[in-house]
Amino acid sequence: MKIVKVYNGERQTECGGRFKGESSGRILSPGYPFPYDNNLRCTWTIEVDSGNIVSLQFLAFDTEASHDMLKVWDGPPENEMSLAELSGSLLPEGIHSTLNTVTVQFETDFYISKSGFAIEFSSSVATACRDPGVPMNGTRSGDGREPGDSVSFQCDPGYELQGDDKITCIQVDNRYYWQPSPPVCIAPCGGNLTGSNGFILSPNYPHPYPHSKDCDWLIAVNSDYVLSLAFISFNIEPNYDFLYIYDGPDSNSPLIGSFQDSKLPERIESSSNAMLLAFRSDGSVSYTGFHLEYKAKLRESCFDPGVVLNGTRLGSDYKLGSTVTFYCEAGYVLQGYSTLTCSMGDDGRPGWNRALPSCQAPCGSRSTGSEGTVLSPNFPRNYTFGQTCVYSISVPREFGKLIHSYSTQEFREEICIK
Ligand SMILES: [Ca+2]
Repeated sequence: MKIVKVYNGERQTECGGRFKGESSGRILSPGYPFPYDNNLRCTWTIEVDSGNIVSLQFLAFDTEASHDMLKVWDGPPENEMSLAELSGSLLPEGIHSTLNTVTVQFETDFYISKSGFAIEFSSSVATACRDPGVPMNGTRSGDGREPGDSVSFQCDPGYELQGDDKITCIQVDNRYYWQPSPPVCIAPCGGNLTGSNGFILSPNYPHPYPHSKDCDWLIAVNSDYVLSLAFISFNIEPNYDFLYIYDGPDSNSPLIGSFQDSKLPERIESSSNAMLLAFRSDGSVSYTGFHLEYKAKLRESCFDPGVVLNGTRLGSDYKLGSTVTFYCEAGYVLQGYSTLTCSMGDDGRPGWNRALPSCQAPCGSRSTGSEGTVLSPNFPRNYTFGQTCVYSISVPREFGKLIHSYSTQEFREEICIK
C-alpha cells in the first residue's frame, strides 16, 4: 500500500491513525484535497476522555459512490454498532457517538478516485439523547430527549415501519441512547391489504425499484364489495418490467392488464372482491415505479366521484340513482354539467352518467350583484397572452364601485377601469 504524505499545515494526511485524549482534531483522506489512492484501507481511532462522546462534522466529502466507502462505528468495529456507511458526493450530516471511542474506516476499490474528505472531530459531554430525527416518508410525535422520554413514529400511507414505532431514551452511566434505534419507513415489496382503501407503492418508492424483484400485492375485501384502482404515478422500464393486474385472488384469475412504460393507465375496476397485483422487474435498468390508490365500494353503487378544483360538491350517496351536484367558488364558471347521476353503464357496471365538470375563471364577465369577484382567465394559473377580457360590473346608480385589489405581472398588460 502506498501512503501519501502531504503536509497541509495541520498534520500529515496519512492512511489511518490514533487520537487519544484530544478534545478536537481533523481527519483527512490520504492526499486530501488531491485524489486518494486506489486499494486503500485506512482506520482511524478517536478516543476521548471517559464519559465524553465524539462528534464528527464533515467539512468536505467526495468519494466514488458505492465503491469507496467511509464507515463509522460507535466504539470498536467488533461491537457492530454502526453509525454510518457513506459514499458519494453529498455532504453527510454530523455523526455523534454514544461511547467515548469512534472508529472511522476508509476503503477504496481498484479504480476511480475522488478528492476524499475532511472531518473535524470534537469531544463533548452528553446530557441527553440526540435528536432521533424524522424518518423519510414518515412523521414523529414527541420531542422529549431526556432519559425515560419516549417518542413515536408513523409512516405515510403505503409505507411500512421497519423497527419499533416507539423508542425510549436510555441512560447508562454517561451514555445516552435510544432503545431501540429509530425506525425507518420503507415501501415494501408486496403484501396483503384488507382495508377499505389504501395505497400501493413500488419497493423503494419514490426512489428506483430494485432489480430482479417479484412483488405480489393481494387486495381482498368483503364479498359485497368490488375494487377500483387509480394510478397516481406510473413509471417502469418499457418491455422489461411489468405490473400484471388480475381480477381475483391469484394469477389464474382473469388478467385485467399488463402495464409497463410511463403512460398513466386509466382507473381499473374489478368485478370481484379481490385483486392481485404482480410486479416483475428484470436484472437491469429501473425507474421510479408506481404509486397506486385502491378503494372498495358496494357492488351496486358508483365510485366516489372526487372533487373539482375551485369548487364544492353536494351529495355523498353513490348508490344507483343517486345524484351529486357541483358548484364553483365565486368568480369561477362551471364547464360541463353540474349534476351527475349514478346509472347502470353499458358494461353492466354502475357509473356516473357524465364526466366531472370543471370550474374555470372566464375571460370577461358581466356582474350586477352588490358584490362579486372578478378573476383573470385561468386564475390561479397564468393567463394566456393576446387576450382582451372585459368585465362589466353594473350596480344601482346610488352606489359607487369599490375595487379592492388587482395585480398583473408584466408592464405590457394593463387593467383599465372606466
Ligand atoms: Ca474507487
